[in-house]
Amino acid sequence: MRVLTIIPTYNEIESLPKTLTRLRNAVPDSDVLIADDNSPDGTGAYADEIAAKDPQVHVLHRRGKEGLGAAYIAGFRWGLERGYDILVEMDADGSHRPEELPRLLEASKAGSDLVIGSRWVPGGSVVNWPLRRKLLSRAGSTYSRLMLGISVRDITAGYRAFRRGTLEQLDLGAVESVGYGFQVDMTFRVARMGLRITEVPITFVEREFGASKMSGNIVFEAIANVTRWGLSARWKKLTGRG
Ligand SMILES: Nc1nc2c(ncn2[C@@H]2O[C@H](COP(=O)(O)OP(=O)(O)OP(=O)(O)O)[C@@H](O)[C@H]2O)c(=O)[nH]1
Ligand SMILES: [Mg+2]
Repeated sequence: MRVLTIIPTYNEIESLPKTLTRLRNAVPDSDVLIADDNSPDGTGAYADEIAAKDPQVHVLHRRGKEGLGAAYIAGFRWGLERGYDILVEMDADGSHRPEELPRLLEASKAGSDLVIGSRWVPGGSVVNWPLRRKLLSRAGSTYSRLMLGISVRDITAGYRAFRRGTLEQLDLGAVESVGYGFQVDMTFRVARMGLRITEVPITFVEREFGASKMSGNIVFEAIANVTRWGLSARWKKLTGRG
């Protein structure tokens, strides 16, 4: 099975070198696609340097900052066109430990349509997060789970492995592409199609370098979307439409 690990980047010059080295060591078989949104700090140029030396590393240069979801969707399309069987999502900032990828891939190869590296299943954890952020993440997942009626514990998680068939069945163009809304929307779509989702416990490590791109806006948008999707699904059920 051919594996492509997609790493979206925006100003990750301090983190990307380490993440890339660790990934190439931990899973030498996986090709890598760096989807860079024209980072002002030169991340894209760095990625080009590596790609020139390593035939398994590729770079997708995008015009400007359009959000992580848009970068992933472009990355999925790139990988599907080139025949990859498993497409992995991984952050550049070290939060998603490359050493844990083999466990995600195992579950994917065993037939899971979507594998989620989960912080909130037994065995999963978060290192270096203040209590406030842990509570926010758990509360967000719980609210989404109840609202959307699906059983995933870590619905906003960004460490994932999709089988190509899963992505082919999704209408990628229709996916909400901003912030956490992207991960929630992808999960909800996969669940509604009745596909198999497996959560594998991971240890999530807060970024060491660089700045977070998370904002109050992104959180608010995700909550608003979940509420809208949940209510709309209930309404359709009630009225027998859709
Ligand atoms: N291409 C692209 N990548 C992005 C964009 N926003 C974030 N990313 C990348 O997506 C990954 C996750 O973003 P983070 O800023 O770490 O978001 P987070 O994990 O919610 O926040 P912290 O880890 O707390 O900083 C990182 O590799 C970022 O560089 C974007 O607009 N475009
Ligand atoms: Mg991060």
